[in-house]
This record gives sequence, C-alpha cells and structure tokens, in this order.
Amino acid sequence: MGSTMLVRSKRDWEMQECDATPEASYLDRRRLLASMGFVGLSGLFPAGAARAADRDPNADKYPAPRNTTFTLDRPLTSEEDATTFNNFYEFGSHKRIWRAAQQLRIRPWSIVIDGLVEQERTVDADALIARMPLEERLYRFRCVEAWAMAVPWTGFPMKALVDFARPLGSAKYVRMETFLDPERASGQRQFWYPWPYVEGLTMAEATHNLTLMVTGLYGKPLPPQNGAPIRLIAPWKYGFKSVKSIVRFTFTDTRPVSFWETIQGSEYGFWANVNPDVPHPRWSQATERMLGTEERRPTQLYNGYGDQVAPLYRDLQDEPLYM
Ligand SMILES: Nc1nc2c(c(=O)[nH]1)N[C@H]1C(S)=C(S)[C@@H](COP(=O)(O)O)O[C@H]1N2
Ligand SMILES: [Mo]
Repeated sequence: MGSTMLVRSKRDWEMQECDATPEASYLDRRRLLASMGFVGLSGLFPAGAARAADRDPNADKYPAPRNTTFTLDRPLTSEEDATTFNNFYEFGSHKRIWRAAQQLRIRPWSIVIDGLVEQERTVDADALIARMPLEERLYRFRCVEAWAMAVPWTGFPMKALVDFARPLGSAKYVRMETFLDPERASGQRQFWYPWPYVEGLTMAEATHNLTLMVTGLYGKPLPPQNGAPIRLIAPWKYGFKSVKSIVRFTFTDTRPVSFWETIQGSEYGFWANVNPDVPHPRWSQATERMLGTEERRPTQLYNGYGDQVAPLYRDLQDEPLYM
C-alpha cells in the first residue's frame, strides 16, 4: 500500500508543477516517508513549531498586493467580527461556530475538477494556490439574513481557475461542492440537511472579473471558519452563494440545485442577486446591519456592483433573479 501511494504521488503532474520551495518539498517528502512509517517526525522540529503536515507552503504570499480598483463606501469590518460571527452549517446552525471549525483539517486538501472538461483531474489545494495570481480586494458582503460586512479578501479571479480547468464548450454551469466529513463537522451529523453543501454559477458568472476564489482574509491565510482552504466570493449575490471549503468543481450543462434550494426552494433560488426591493418571504431586504457597529445602511441593488454585473442578466429578465 505504501509503494502504491509513492507511485501515485510521483505521477501527479500537478504536484510537480507546484512552485513550492525546496524546503517545502523536502518537508513533503519527509511527511510522505513518515506516513509510510520510514522516519519519525518527532525529532525533526523544535518544541512549539508547527507540525509539518500543517505548514502552509504559500504563507509567504500574504499579505498579497491590493488591487486598488475595488474600493469601499464604508469602514472595514473588524477582523474579530468577521472571523467570530459566521455561517458555516457544517459546524452548527448558529453564528458562533468559529471554535468548532478549528476541527477542520485543511492539509492535505484535494480538489477534483470534473464533468465537461478536456480532462478530469485532482489537484492539491496548496499546489493550485501556488500557481495562481493572488491579490487583495476590498469587497462588500451581504448575507440574505440582512447582516453585512466589508472585508479584505485575498484570492484570485475564478476565471483563472476556469482557464486551468479547460471546460468544454458545452459547459454552461460550474457546480461547487464543500467537503463531507461528519466526524469532524458536527453539523453534518444533522442528517436532515442535504450534505454536502452545493452551489453553482453560470459560466458567465464564474468568469466575471468580480468573481473571486478566496484563500485569505485580512492579509493572512483564510481561517477555517471563513471557508479555508478555498472558497467562492461573488459579492453581488447573497452570501449563501459563496460556498466554503470547496473540494469539487464540476462543469455541467445542467443547472445545479443548491443546498439551500433543496431545503427551501421558495426562499433561496439559483440567482440570489441582492435587491433591496425584493423582500425575502419572511423579512424585508431594504436595509442591512453592519457586523460589529450594528449600523443600518440601505441595501444596494446587486450589492452596489450593478454597473459591473447587470449586463450578465440583460436577457434573463423572466428569471427569478433576486431570490
Ligand atoms: N459550505 C458552506 N458554505 C457556506 C455556508 C455554509 O453554511 N456552508 N454559509 C453561507 C452563508 S449563508 C454565508 S452568509 C457565508 C458566510 O461567510 P462568512 O462566515 O465568511 O462570513 O458563507 C456561505 N457559504
Ligand atoms: Mo448567509
């Protein structure tokens, strides 16, 4: 079994393309050998040093250069508020899941790219992130529950991931799936939810300049509670579209049915674009509450990104674009 593992690891071209530092590949090799029982790791690291298995080979990429084309109309939310008030149902159906989310093991993390692509493949998240152009963007964020924040995300345009995936011309949507690990994620033991969490975008949405694959927050690698190691951010849509901790991208010609659409399709649809004039069936969307300050602000159409995204929907006016 050990030798099978070694061969597979050697053949994995994506891993070879990873521009990891020599030190990192040395550590990876040590880790592989250790996992096969050939060496002990205990003596290798001084007390208190991070375990090799937890080391982020991209840590030196943070903070990434800020893309100054994205500006805010409001103060940044504090890091503490953005990282201690979260929605991540895998770890509980309340907002204080950040401690429980530390259970998530983000390394190693495999991502499957499949469906309507030239070639299906599996990539290591660290190797994928290593080859992507990381930048920081200040974005507004709006949850369908009417709380909002303004934060510095680090990531890369989803367009770069789509180019990497090489989808066929027949692909119309990207379906994204979160990990499934009920042992670590207690929320996933709540069997009445349709795990794993699923979301989807049209190809036009996925390749839009605003659509970000996020790997960091506040100039640091993304913490587990915010969706490490890699999540979506589509800032003109309600927050539930921005799926966390992704393990699979499937290119398809069939519109994906999301986690929330499965649970309550009359309240959470495929498009979910922010609109102050279209209330949720159970509450108004006219205003939003900023995390931390509790300040009330008027909700903006497309969360204020209409000048950039409205053209995506010009020929879709018969669709329920705002739920
Ligand atoms: N896998 C997964 N992704 C998810 C969720 C979730 O429960 N599970 N919640 C969504 C919702 S409703 C919101 S508002 C945002 C919250 O992101 P944040 O915790 O980084 O603010 O994540 C979205 N992505
Ligand atoms: Mo949300």
